[in-house]
Amino acid sequence: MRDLPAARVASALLGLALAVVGLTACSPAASSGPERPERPEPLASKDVGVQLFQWTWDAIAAECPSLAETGYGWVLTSPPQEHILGEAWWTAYQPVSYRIESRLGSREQFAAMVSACAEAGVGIVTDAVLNHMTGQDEPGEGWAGSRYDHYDYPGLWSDSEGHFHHCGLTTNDDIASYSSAAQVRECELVNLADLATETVPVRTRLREYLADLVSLGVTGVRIDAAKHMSPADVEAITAELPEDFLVISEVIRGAQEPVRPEEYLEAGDVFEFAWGRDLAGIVKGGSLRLALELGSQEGSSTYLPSAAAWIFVDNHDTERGDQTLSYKDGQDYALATALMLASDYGRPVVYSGFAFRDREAGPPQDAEGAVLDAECPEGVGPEAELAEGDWVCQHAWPSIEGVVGWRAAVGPAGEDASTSVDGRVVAIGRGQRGWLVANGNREPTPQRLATGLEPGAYCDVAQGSPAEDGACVGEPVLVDEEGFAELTIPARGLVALHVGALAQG
Ligand code: ARE
Ligand code: CA
Repeated sequence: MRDLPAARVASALLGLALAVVGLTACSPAASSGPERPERPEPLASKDVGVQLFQWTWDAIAAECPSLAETGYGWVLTSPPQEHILGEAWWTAYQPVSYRIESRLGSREQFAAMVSACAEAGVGIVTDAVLNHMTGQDEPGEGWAGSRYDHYDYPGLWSDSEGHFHHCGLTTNDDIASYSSAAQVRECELVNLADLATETVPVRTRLREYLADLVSLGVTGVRIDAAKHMSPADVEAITAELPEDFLVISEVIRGAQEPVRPEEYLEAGDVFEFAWGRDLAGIVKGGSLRLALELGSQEGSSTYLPSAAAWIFVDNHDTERGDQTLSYKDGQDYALATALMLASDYGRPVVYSGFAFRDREAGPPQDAEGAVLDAECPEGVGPEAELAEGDWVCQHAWPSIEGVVGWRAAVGPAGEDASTSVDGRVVAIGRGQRGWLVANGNREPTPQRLATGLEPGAYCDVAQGSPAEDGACVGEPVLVDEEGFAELTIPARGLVALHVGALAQG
């Protein structure tokens, strides 16, 4: 299982998980006496991704072993192709060529990252910018030295060969209204030269770029700005990818917009932006039970079908806006991420970026503009003091790491899944494999609660994953003979127990 790409692992695990769930469900009937059924094994299910925004290839390679140990299955990287020069975070979204040569590292470093991560059992999903090239009105030179002009990329694209759209629908050819599907797809997104993705030469070259990424061992792509290409274009460009390759389209759900995320399901999976936006309001309000209903039939919003939806608390765009939570929300953000990881709607992507005040600010760079390798300092977490440009390392916050481990150990919700609600306290059970309780109150809440777990002492992984020798972080939680635990759930916090983290001794 370890050497499989993450995408395949995720789907294979679903089958395995169901088998295990079936097994536990059957075992009480099989043992007819008063004896207890065996405590189930943790599953080692790894569908959780982590977006390491603006992390260099070397830094990701170095992080992969610990990501694997925590329970992450794959990493989403920033776009790897040659891009315009400049310090802002968004230069990677203006491609100059498809050479894998960027301020995040060289082709060799990219390839080394992919194999180091594969060896650790972590897949690499990379961001692919296919809809457009640069938005620069003046000619320039890219990171790897390629010359370019707004509509002329020597040896690649040129206006004279009809490689670009000039939509003629708005005064400057920029998208002016998202109510027009034609504008969204054929006009320019913030002045970015829009490729004629319906034409054979453009599709062919973009397919070659994706094939190159496959040859480097990547296990999936995020299709940047998929909304700005027709579903037929996205399908055609991704059609020849390996069957188990993960394709996740970025199609931001917009109320009243004619372009719908659902249209892109033929090409693969899609990010469900509404989930994180709705979650933000729920967590701020404290009625956490609503978070468990998101995406279910009781939930009010219409979302993508669960199996094709990737959800997130925030991403690199939304953390710079006001529609979702971000690391700046501290404990609420940690709580939201835990709820996402415990959700049985969609599959989660944890976000990890750098601290910023200025929304344009790029990550820490050297004098030439190469991004410095990220490192997570000691003591990361919701209370950490952060200076501009510090790596926030949300993926390594103790409670987030712990709940990633929880999700990996309990696997997808099966027939033995349960939820219970008491005011602003909600508990999520996964049969005998795990249990998690979250507190929407602004003060610590003492409770005696049924866990569904076998009696014993469990580590509270919301305080952090157990140490390498298995020692709990913080006090273990005792589950009594009746399966109850007596605990005080921290304000806007949680307690999480699972069979993969039993207290020693
Ligand atoms: C930068 C400057 C611009 C300048 C341009 C060209 O900010 O002023 O005109 O360069 O020189 C990122 C940054 C942009 C940046 C761009 C290129 O966010 O600021 O422009 O890189 O460097 C829409 C799209 C969605 C897109 C968001 C941002 O539908 O696809 O806008 N998201 C992706 C990435 C971004 C990236 C791009 C696409 C471009 O995640 O990081 O841009 O590659 C409603 C609609 C949404 C719409 C949203 C915002 O919610 O429903 O569809 O999202 O409004 O307009
Ligand atoms: Ca387009």
